[in-house]
Amino acid sequence: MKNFNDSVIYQIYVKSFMDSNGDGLGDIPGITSRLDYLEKLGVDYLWLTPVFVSPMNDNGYDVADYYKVDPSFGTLEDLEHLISEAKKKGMGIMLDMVFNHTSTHHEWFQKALKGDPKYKDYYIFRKGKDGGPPTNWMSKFGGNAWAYVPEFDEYYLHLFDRTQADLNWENQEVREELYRIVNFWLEKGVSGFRFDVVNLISKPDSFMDDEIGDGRRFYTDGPKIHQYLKELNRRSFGRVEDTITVGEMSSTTLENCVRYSHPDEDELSMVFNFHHLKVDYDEGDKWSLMDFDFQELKDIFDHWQSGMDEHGGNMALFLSNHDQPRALSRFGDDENYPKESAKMLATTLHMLKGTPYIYQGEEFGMTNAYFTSIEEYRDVESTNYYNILKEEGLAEEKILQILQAKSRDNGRTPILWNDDEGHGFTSSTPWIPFSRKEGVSAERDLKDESSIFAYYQKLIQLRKENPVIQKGSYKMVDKNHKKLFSYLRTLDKKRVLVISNFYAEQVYFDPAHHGLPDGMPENYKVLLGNYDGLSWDNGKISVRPYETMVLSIEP
Ligand code: TEU
Repeated sequence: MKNFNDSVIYQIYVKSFMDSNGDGLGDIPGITSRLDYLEKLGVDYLWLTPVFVSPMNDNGYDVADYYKVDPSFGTLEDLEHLISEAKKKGMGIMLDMVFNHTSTHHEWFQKALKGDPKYKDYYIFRKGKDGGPPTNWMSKFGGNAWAYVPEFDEYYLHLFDRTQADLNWENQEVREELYRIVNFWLEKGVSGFRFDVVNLISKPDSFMDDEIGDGRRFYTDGPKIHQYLKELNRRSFGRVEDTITVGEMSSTTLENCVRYSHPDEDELSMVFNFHHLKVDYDEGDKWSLMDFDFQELKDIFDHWQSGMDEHGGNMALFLSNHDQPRALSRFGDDENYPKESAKMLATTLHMLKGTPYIYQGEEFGMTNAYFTSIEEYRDVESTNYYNILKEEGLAEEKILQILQAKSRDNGRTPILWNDDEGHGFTSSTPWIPFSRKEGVSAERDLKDESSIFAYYQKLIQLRKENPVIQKGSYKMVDKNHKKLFSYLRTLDKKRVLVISNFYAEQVYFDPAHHGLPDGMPENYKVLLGNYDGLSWDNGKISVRPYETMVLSIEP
């Protein structure tokens, strides 16, 4: 299996990318109309969030028909056209497969509800206990994870919204259905897939209360997970050489991720994990306000980079996606150093070992939404938690502050293509308001040689031109530095040193003390940076606010 470490992937949240028909919703022809832009950026694959028929309670992560494109996004022909136009420009399309659950609107679930035993066994129905649900497991979107069906006096499991019923992967027929779906899309010419929360598909044999948690320890990286992934690979995408796959792994472990993504295991090409995106959760609570813990962020990256490097796993590198606040607002300074910190974050990520993902809009500095009223939010998780926090007695103002920092809608505002009224995204009213941050647009960046966009182009080029960035080993330098995140990548005699300042204060990098015992060799070369040249001070590098640099060190 190929490792795709020479590729860069661009994530498109379809609903917010580009509206071609003036209904306020992004769509597939909209994506096709922006392929020149994506080609210019230089990315290799476009991952589209789900475009299948859906009631859209979770914006398409609740699929009602895996074989059909949702009319709000376009038609099958539109998708086929996108696939072939992208291919002409050297880009492959990746589809998002939501196989842990289906929408309750799916025909299978509807038949199950009518009592058809065949389809009831496609899902996980259980009797309740002591007048309540079968277990105390919690849904990821709040509340108990079981929904009651009075006709059967039974409950079905939903790890997410109650309209997202978990599939029973124990049932061979279910698995066959899913292979058919993947094969159908492979035949349409897609290049790969992202598999949504795929490490949650294997549930335990018996269901019991979780005395110490929300139930996740029973089904995360569950008992048959590796068996299921191997079978999925063998029966579907593994049959087409060089199909790229990425699994979204919720609360996973390094050990499991090595297996999921090791080329010899024949499971997936690479994995997302989220440990580094919980460093601003107060004692594990997402719905709290806390500055991110920089040391923890470094430690987590170090743990995963070294571990995956050592054991041959493959990491999907990312700092944001459609479920996360914008990285620039979260880990950078979108007010005082937007350009510097956006470039710094991108450099830190893109020079690591793995396959980098760019989340739409980050390549020209899109920020959080900065919504000020609950009416502006659309996300089911955000609105659920708004109500939960209200019930807990939190003040409105406080809740809105938390949502401003944490809501998934922060990453879901429409792309700001230009400064016009509809921002080049739509000719009508967008389904969700635009981010309130002024002065950011793709058009501005395209005109400016020193823009964030231009910098991303260079980062992508650097990866393509330098085997050391693709394959080199990884080693963190000066793990305990309070402000700098620095590491070395090494391949044979080639070395690349990356130094990033995560703060607005100027600090020093002392080569002799920070991993280069012989000091900085004379023939180092600056491959890329967000300031002009380096600033030396008595044999040390003076690292300016949010400065980042990629140095090539020859032997
Ligand atoms: O997300 C999985 C998931 O558990 C989280 O990213 C979750 O949204 C977050 O932790 C909430 O705080 C995937 C999709 O990316 C997401 O959009 C879907 O809502 C979810 O699965 C269900 O399909």
